[in-house]
Order: sequence, then structure tokens, then C-alpha cells
Amino acid sequence: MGKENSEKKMVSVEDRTMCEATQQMLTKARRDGVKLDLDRGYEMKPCPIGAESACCKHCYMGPCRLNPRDPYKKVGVCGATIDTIMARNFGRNVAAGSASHNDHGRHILELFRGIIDGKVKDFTIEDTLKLERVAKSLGIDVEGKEVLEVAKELCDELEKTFSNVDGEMPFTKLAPEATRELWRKDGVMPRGAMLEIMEMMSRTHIGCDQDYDNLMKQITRTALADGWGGSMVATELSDIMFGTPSPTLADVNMGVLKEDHVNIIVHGHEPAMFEGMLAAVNDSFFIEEAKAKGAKGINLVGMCCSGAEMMSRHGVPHAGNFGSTEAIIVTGAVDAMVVDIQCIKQGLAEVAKCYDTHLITTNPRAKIEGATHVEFDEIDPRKCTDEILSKAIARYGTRSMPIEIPKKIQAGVHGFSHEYIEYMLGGTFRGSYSPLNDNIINGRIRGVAGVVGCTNPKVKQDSVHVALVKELIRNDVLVLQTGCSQIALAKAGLLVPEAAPLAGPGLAEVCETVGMPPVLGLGSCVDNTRILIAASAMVKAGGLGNSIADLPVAGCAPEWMSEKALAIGHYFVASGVYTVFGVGFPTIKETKFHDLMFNGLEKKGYGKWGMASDPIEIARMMIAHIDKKRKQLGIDK
Ligand code: XCC
Ligand code: SF4
Repeated sequence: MGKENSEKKMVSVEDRTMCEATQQMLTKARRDGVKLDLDRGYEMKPCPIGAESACCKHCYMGPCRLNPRDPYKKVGVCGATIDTIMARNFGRNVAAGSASHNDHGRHILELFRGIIDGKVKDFTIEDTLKLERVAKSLGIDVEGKEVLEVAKELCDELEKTFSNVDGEMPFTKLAPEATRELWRKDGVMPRGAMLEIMEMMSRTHIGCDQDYDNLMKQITRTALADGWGGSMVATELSDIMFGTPSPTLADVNMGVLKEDHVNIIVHGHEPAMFEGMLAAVNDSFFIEEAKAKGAKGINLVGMCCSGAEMMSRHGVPHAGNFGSTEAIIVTGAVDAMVVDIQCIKQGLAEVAKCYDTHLITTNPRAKIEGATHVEFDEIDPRKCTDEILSKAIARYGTRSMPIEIPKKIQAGVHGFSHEYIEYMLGGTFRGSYSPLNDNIINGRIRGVAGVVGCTNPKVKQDSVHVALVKELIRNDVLVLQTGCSQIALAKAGLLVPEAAPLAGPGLAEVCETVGMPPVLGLGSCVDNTRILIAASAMVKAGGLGNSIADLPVAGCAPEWMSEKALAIGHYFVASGVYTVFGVGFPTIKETKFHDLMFNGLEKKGYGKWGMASDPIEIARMMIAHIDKKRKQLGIDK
């Protein structure tokens, strides 16, 4: 009877995801009696009070629950109002998101220092031109200096991103002067990330900061310490160490798995371990080992953000986004899934067990009960990668499961770094401004949108991303993408120049002239900072106002789920961008805090938040904002 009930409730796989490969694997998982996140997400009934952030558990006089339908009727035991409670909850979310990216960035900085000190021998400084450019942009004199000397000075300067206790975070120098003036005037200029995150946590302790407007200042500072801090350090130093991406053809979707190869998936966020794996799989010793077990070779593919990063840099195939990480194991073809940090579902352990796949954690900061831990150390990468390869090859040799790989595969062009976008659309000056700005001013391109972020089993995987992006380009809005969103559109076949006819006439003309897709993939989530740098470059190129807030641009994370997404959303808002989130939002509409986020911030010169779940509605809101900015700039002819 229970079984009958749950079967009746089962939603069709087509309603859970629009990714056909994932549908096929979800069907197989149901048949095999294995529960995936896509079904757990449907069955979970989220707490309606928590969903709107109307509860507080910051002390044990509570937890206190307020009524989202009548938010001002009650206060917490300590007297905290709904605005205080929502602001504190949001602040802690942003602190966690900012901490994640800063931890990632600091780890990349340590690797960079290891190379400079000579302790790390397996990695090197790949892009010395970018090293010089970044150093110069921070005011470091590079004239007549050796590469390592410049690198050391840059490393010392960027260390301040994390350790400063006063002054201004180094990369904030890259923002337009008017934007920085606003941050200074309001006292939200980030100092050091560790300080900002610590202060965010301390101010949200019971009985501390209980003024939502004052809390918003620290929330803003903590978010800016992500975008112009740890995330930007991660992107820029990764480019310097592993190479700056330029357009690369890469295959996406589960069809990149090969039945007759040893399949190894890397999924997570930091590039070092993946780079180490890439070097190791080309070792002839292991290729011979694999052949001895009857395999044709070793097939290394990525997923989620580290996958997006490796695809951008090296054209490594990408097997799918966040919503497909459990599903892909159902193929039975994954010999090892190797993970590091962030967005790694604990549920993977159970699914991996069912399909006899090795789930291997590699980072001391992220172990999973039931997974095998093989620690990655930059000083001796081969120790870890060789052990992983041996395990994966052995598993290939004893494969006993029937294998079913969805035959879905889609080629696309990835790897549009901000440098490349500038070169492609701004390198040669024509008329008074850069060609990108010219095309915005003359109206061929109506505006620029960043569509980014996760997938969330609360909504049909990929569907909001794809419908939204199609609607935006149809209206001549150039779309920049990162993370799991980029993978959704890649699977849908939009990251190719041949997708230009799907764009409106103006954007299509620009795409055809330049030979670029209407949707540009920039990489992983930390690479959202490429959008900040591109936006700053647009301001500097002239003709579109003085600050990022003046630009006809908008952002969206239509299927967001993580705290990192909230931190990213807020650093875009704090940098001047109108940012719309789908799925839902942890505030109550009829409150002062919500009004501050969705209206008040814009009046103070920042961007603002927006929320809608329907993709066409989201597009309409973003385009209306772009049109409003065009009008303010006097280019709305
Ligand atoms: Fe995670 Fe970065 Fe979200 Fe994807 S988009 S689900 S945060 S992997 Ni970054
Ligand atoms: Fe309740 Fe205040 Fe304690 Fe929060 S801090 S749990 S609102 S008493």
C-alpha cells in the first residue's frame, strides 16, 4: 500500500529534468530501485517558515518561529524583529558563500607561493604575460624584473585579500572609480576577507547588530570580499598558473563516457587536483595498464565547476552539471568519481555503492562517510593521482554491472576569458568607443546579461536556464555564462556560432560578423569575476556611464541553490547589477528588509535584487531594466 502510494506520487522523469540523458538515467535508477536527488528533491517538503527566513536559531532561548503571513505580529524571545532575523540569516548565508570562495582562492594563492618558493615542482607559471598585466593593474612596477620577482610581489599583494585588517582589498582597484567611491562613502569597501567574514558572524550573534540597515552594510562588505576578493584571486591566479582560456571546442553531456575505456570523472571546484589528474592519465604506464585489462584507454571527464574550468582551459569533455552528478553513476560506466570541495552531494556515496563505483575524496576539508579518501598534495601530486588511476583501472577489469550510457553528446565553444572578450569585441577601436560599446550604443546589442548558477531539484533541471537564455538572445541581449548554467545551454546546443540565427537581428549580425556564439561560456563559478572585470572594462571604454550601475546589464541565477549563489548574487548587486533569482528567495515580501534589497539599494546607487520563477517573466524583468538603463544613458532610440 505504501509502495502503491509512492508510485502514484512519482512524477514523470520528463518533469524532473529536461536533460534527456539524465531522464534516461533517472528511469534506470527507478527501475534499479536506487533513489536519486532528483526524486528526493521532489519528495522533500521544505519547511515553509524557513523558506521565507522567518525563523531564527541563533540562540537556545529559541529556535523562534515567526509567521510569514503576518511577519510583524510577533518577535523572537530576545525581541528580534522579522527584519533582524531575515537580515541575520541572509548575512550568515553570504558569509558561508564568501568563505567558500575565499577558502578556494587562498588555497590557489598557497599553490602559487609554493611554485615561487620552489616547493611545488609539478606546476608552473604558464601565462607570464597575464602575470605582468595583473601585477601592473595592482600598481606593481614590473620594469626590468624577473618573472619570479614579479610573481612574489603579486603573491604578497594578493595575500592582503585575505589577511588585511584595514585598507582596501587589492582587486577593488579594478572597479570603476565611481563604484569605489560609493563603497567608500557607505563604509562597505571590503578590507580583508577573513576579517569581513568574522565580523559578519560576530555581528549576527544574539544581541549584537539588530538594525537591518546596518547589517546590510556588513553583508555587502562580506559579499564584495568574495567577488573582488577570493573568487577573483582564484580566477586570475589559476589563469596565470594553468593558462588563460581562449575559445576551445569541447563535448558536453553523458555521451562523453566511453564504454570501452576506463572512465574517471572529476567533480568539484579547485583546478589543482584536476590538472594533476590530466597530467597523470597521459602517462604511458597507466595507458598500458588499462590496455592490459582490456580497455582501449583512459577517459578523463569533468562535471560541475572544476569540469567547466578544465573544459574552458583544455577542452576536457564535460559530462554534466550539478543535477546529473548522481544520475551519471547509474550508467555503471564510471570507474571512479574523484571529488574535492563544494557541491558534492553526500548522496553520491550511496549511489556509488549501488553501482560499484569508486567515490574518492581528495581534500582534507571535504571527506564523505563511506567514500575512499586519497589525499591530494600539490607537492607530490602523483602519489594521489597514481593511486586513483590504479583503483579505476582495477575496477574496469572487474566490471560486472550492465552498462548503459546515454548517447547524448553536444559540441560547443567554451573558454571565453574576459581578456578574450575584450580582444574579440574591443581590441580594435572603431569610432570613439570599443566595438562592444559601439554595438550597445547603436542598439545592435540591447544589453548584456550574465546567466549563471546551479540547478535545483525544486525545478525541472535546466529548463529555466534554457528558456530564459533563448528569450534573452531573441531580444538582442548578449548572454555571458558560467557554472552549471553554461552546461545546461551547452547541452541545448547554444554555445556554437551556428546558434546565431536564434538571436534577434542585431545580435545575430554581431555574432555573424565576429563568428561568435550568442551565448559565451566563461567557465566556473569563481569565473563570475570575469563578468565583473568585463563590466568594469565596458565602463572604462566609455560612452556607457561612470559606474557599473549605469550599464545596460543584468544578471540571473534561475535555478540557484547554494549559499555561494547568494554571495555571488549579492556581490553583483553591490557592484551595481540588477540580479534576479529564480526558484524562490529567503525573504518575506511585505517587510522592510525585503524592500531594502529589492528597491532601497538601487536608490542608494547599487544594483538591486529581483525574484521570479517563470523564465519569460525573468527575461521581461531583465530586459525592462536594460531598457531603463538605455534610456538613462540616452541611447534608447
Ligand atoms: Fe555548485 Fe559550482 Fe551551483 Fe554548480 S553552479 S551547483 S554552486 S557547481 Ni557554481
Ligand atoms: Fe530567538 Fe532571538 Fe535567540 Fe533568535 S536570537 S533564537 S530570535 S531568542
